[in-house]
Amino acid sequence: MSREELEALQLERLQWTVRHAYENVQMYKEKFDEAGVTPDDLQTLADIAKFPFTTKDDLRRNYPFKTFAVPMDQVRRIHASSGTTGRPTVVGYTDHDLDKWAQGFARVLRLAGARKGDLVHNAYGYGLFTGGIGAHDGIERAGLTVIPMSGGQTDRQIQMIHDFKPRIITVTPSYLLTILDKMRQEGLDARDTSLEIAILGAEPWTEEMRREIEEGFDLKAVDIYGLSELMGPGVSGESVEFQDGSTIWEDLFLPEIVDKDDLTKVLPDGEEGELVFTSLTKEAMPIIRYRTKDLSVLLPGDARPNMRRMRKVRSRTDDMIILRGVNMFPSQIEELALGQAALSAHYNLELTRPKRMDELTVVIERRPEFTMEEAEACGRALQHDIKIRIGSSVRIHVVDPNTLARSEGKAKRVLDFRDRPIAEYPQR
Ligand code: DLL
Repeated sequence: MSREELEALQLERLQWTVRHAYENVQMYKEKFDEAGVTPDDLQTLADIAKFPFTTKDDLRRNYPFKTFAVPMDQVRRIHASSGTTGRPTVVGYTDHDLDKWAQGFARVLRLAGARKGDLVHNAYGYGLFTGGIGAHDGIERAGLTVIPMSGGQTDRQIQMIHDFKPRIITVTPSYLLTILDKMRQEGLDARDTSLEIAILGAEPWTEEMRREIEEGFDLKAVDIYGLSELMGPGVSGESVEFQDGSTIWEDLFLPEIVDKDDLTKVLPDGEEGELVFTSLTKEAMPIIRYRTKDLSVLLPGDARPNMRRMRKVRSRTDDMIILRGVNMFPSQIEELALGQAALSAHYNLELTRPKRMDELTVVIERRPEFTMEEAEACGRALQHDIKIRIGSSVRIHVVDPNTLARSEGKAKRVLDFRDRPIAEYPQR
């Protein structure tokens, strides 16, 4: 499909979506009325900017099913986001939605280099989280063989990788690192496994982490992006040949980048801002201008020239740590830490407020092949780098291998103790 044909299809689907949302979901009717827009105001793709945003709070306020646009007997499945703060957000799918989702994930596999006869070890968590079952359906749709492992039971994961010899693994980057570590502890060489491709997502990960994983397993690692509110994994995926940002399935989703400080400004391709998506085919739960809070940039297509890519998401607007006035993201610290030979990719960022000022301590494991003395020297170099490159004074606390909690899904990097009594602070 040429770009012109694609845009014509997008417009047709967008007009349908906006009307479907307005006529069948009270929340959208109220939001559009308040903003003074109607579905008739959508004549071109750019007209989407006239419509109001949708946020996670909007979805929470309509918990659990008030955002659904079809009768319940047409909703075939429900998923929900983890909801670490407050109520989870709920999503529903019709048969047609599930079909499109499986297609989206199957295309991700294709771009990642999957081929006929491949076995795919799926270690995304099964259940309400969209990762496991979403990937599962896509793997089957692509005509490949799925090994439905889910997350956790690391010993068993290692055994199955050894015995079943999958060529592809789908998993979060932090959990793959946990698996790598465990293999090393058991004296296994991860470079000897059958794995050739890892499809990693559900959390931010840096290029340094990509190198660590690729070298550790001797494979190619590609990014996959998605979120429950849109459907789950498979909104976009990276090509194994280019490894340079994920192709967005623009026939299913309309992306926009807006200025993170002035949401009324839609930014041109190439400029960084908050990713906003509108669904184009979703029946059960159409979503209009959903604010992802993920920071990215829209780029021209590569492996699929007619579809734009998004730069790898390094951070979310709400991940930002403001330390005594200096803004920083966990991924910036990860990037600098992995530049130090004796420091590992296992780290936490602890925020405390011992007196009146906030303090940040980077708690990081040394690599087992280095001594504590060597690792502490790297810790001092890291402290210096953070001061020079980010502009903040932080403390570094190097710990022995295997002392920090391991991720079995999405890693939790920032531990915020600032509102807790000092007695509850970690003893460092
Ligand atoms: O994490 C869906 C998913 C599952 C994507 C498996 C990829 C693989 P949620 O739990 O709703 O859905 O979380 C969505 O996770 O807004 C991003 O902040 C973050 N995220 C997802 N993929 C990536 C990625 C799934 N590749 C939220 N890079 C999103 C960075 C990502 N962040």
